[in-house]
Amino acid sequence: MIKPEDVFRRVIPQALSPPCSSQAYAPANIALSKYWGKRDITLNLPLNSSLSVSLGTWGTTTQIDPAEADTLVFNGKDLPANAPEAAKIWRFVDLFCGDARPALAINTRNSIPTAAGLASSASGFAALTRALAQTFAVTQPPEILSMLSRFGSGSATRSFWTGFARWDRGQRDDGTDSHGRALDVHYPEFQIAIVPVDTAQKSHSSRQGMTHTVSTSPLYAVWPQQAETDCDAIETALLAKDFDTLGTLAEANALAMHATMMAARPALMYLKASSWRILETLRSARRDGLRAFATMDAGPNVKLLFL
Ligand code: 2P0
Repeated sequence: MIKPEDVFRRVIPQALSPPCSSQAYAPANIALSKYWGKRDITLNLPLNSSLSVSLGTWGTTTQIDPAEADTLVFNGKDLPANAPEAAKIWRFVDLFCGDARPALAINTRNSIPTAAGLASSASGFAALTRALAQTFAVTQPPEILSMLSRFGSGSATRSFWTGFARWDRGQRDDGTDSHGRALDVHYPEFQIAIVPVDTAQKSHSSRQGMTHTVSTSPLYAVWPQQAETDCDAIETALLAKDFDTLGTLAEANALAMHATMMAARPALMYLKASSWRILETLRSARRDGLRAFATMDAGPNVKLLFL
């Protein structure tokens, strides 16, 4: 069985350079074709490919400095090593550095307004991966860094570029072909707006939610194939800048993901009454000629897509 350590040691030298100070930024992203479900939990490999648009200047900046002892500051607050978010971050740092890891001071800050209701592990792990690469003079291309960031969070694979990116599910057992890549399209007319519904911490993590959906939802039998088909069709519509097809498919893909989640036993319901009211208003405005579509992730907030 392949372990995460094995994958890291294949692409990062065993003997790292001494650490130097570094700072890196990565944007958050919103999936237009969703990732929901893993084919391998240990290597964090997805069952289907996904495609996203970046949120530009909304993202994470991470500073790393050599230190006497490990410290982690998250949005201005010291996080003890045993806090759940901190444990995930240090586990990733340990994977990256291997056995002889020097002590590090990590300071990470999100520029995403709290009121947007987006906690972004995607931009967080992408920025951390980039900052670690700079700190230890690891000069791998973004696709390889994206592949490594997957061990922190799957959606991080899509946060290495501005604009549009696709995370290919990959075929290999070791997951080295499961990483993000930039899509060659310049589409500044494409806009995304976030309608905050509830900005409190969500009750189920995506990771638990995915596992629960895969193991209990009878609709999961159709999701991976449909999601792969949607991802290809959304990419085609995007490259052709066919906004109506792109928006129609992105909304259908998000609703299919939520239907699959809602069919889990017990049901996983991320959307709230006000999310549904926004969707109802949008559908009615569309009947009156508005060209806008919606997408929703593992939370109640609605994101609007328009030109
Ligand atoms: C996505 N989501 O494609 C989907 C849509 C949420 C709903 O990727 O377990 O935090 O760390 O790989 O990346 C959220 O999942 O999950 C997510 P892990 P992650 O954006």
